[in-house]
Amino acid sequence: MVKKTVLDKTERAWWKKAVFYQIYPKSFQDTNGDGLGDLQGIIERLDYLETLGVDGIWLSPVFASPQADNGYDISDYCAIDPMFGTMQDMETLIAEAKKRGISIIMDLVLNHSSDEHWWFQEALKSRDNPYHDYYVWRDGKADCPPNDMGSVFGGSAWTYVPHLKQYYFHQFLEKQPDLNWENEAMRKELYKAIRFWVDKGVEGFRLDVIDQIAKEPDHKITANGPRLHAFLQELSREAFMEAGLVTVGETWSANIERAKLFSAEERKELSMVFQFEHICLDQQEGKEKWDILPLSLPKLKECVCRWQQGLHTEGWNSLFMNNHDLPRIVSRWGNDAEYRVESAKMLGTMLHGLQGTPYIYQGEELGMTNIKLDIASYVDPEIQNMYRERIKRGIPEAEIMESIWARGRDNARTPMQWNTERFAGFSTAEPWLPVNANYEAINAENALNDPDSVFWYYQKLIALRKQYAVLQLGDFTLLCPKDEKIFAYVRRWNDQKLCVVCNFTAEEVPFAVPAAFAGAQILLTNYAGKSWVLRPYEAKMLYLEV
Ligand code: TEU
Ligand code: CA
Repeated sequence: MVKKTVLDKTERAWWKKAVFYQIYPKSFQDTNGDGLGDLQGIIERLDYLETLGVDGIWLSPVFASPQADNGYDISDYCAIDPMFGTMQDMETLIAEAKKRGISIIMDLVLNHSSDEHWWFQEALKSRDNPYHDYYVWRDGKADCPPNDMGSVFGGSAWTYVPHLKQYYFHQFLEKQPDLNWENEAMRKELYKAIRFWVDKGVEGFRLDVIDQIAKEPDHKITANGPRLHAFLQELSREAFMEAGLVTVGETWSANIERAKLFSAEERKELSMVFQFEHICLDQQEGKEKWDILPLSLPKLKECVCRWQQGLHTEGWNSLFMNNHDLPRIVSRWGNDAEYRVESAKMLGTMLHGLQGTPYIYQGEELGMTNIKLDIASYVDPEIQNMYRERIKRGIPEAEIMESIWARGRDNARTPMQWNTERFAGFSTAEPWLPVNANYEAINAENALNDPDSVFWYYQKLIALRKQYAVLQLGDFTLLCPKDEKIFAYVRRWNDQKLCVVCNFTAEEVPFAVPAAFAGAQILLTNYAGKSWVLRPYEAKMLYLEV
């Protein structure tokens, strides 16, 4: 087994060699029998993550929260919510992870707070309360909001407070009032909270919808307002002051030009961003994510190629296909039935062969799949609000459920599948969200005992990034751009050449190996043998040093 190499964190951009693992704590491991994942559960699973070989954990929020949006509604930026454990547990997690060469990256939600945060409770007291301006208010009268802006989760983005005769702005739930970044005192409070965690040994941050902190609701601007980069440069200077901190911004509105501004090293804003152009390719143009379009592989290839070449030497890509908001990739772009294992490995190969920092979402390394529940079982407010809105619009329920089963966020939030015990070893109590019925076949224990599992394949993918500089530094050339079945590309750096070939279909597809790779070594493949008629979801990573 490849021994995990511990990255030297004193190197300025250690995270360019790193692979991160995202944990959704509520669904990862419960240890006190309340059906909810907790910090102690993560501590107990650190050896599993060390075996996988990841260098950092992105922890979805564990701060104090009423859980209206599963912790993305923070009521105290410097406290751990008791459902996850204590501050001592958090300090133990940071220390125990560090012992294994694993950094902890926390998820900061700086665009909005919970309405139960004491700042908002103060703000509600009166218009001249010093905390009132920490939020975005507009005068008005009942039933006549300032404009028709909608919340991402449905309904109006404005909520009326009668005793103040004002509306407050919330891009998400009304329990998630937007923070007013024009208020310097508010910004300083956030920077203080971030330094609190840096002092505790946190080595990076994921920044929730960070492009939305600069907004102009009167002009219906919800992101990329004129002051965004000034805010980010101040945030970076005031809070991320350590050179070694890694920061990744979630920026749904990012295009390549904006991503360069966010991630160009000399601008000292962020290390990288999560952009979502590839994620939106299989939704109907100008519609919502629920309005599905079959994925076009040439479109995906063109998009990936543009981002790889666009940020090469001018920025830095994050590499992901999954997270806590997205359906499971093996069900979306792979085949979660007959070719689940092959397609999960193929998708991992496609992604980990690229330039950038890869992020593995919990369970992706097991080939965990989507789930089909009845509407009453779903917890996500985004799903419940969409269901109510679409039923009201007269859309047939069967059509609504197909969309939820394909795109709902709870697909990613079912409990981690550890073994064949009841509730998949996630908990001894009924979990907050049902366990996928396929847990007896798909679980970590089976995977660790099977040398051909997706887990061990991912472990090899992760190890390769530290062994071959071409993965971190190489350029990108797309092969056969029009081919609708094969995704193939070449990476080159000095005398190192890599060719990644992926069959995105359940068919057998012939592939003409580039002459330059005729004598190449096969670094990794999900099939035995060296056939160049690619089998269903066959992937190969070829390597040459000349
Ligand atoms: O997500 C931002 C966001 O807009 C997505 O939730 C998106 O709406 C949906 O997932 C796909 O259409 C971030 C967090 O990742 C998410 O979990 C939070 O719910 C949201 O912000 C509010 O904090
Ligand atoms: Ca628990």
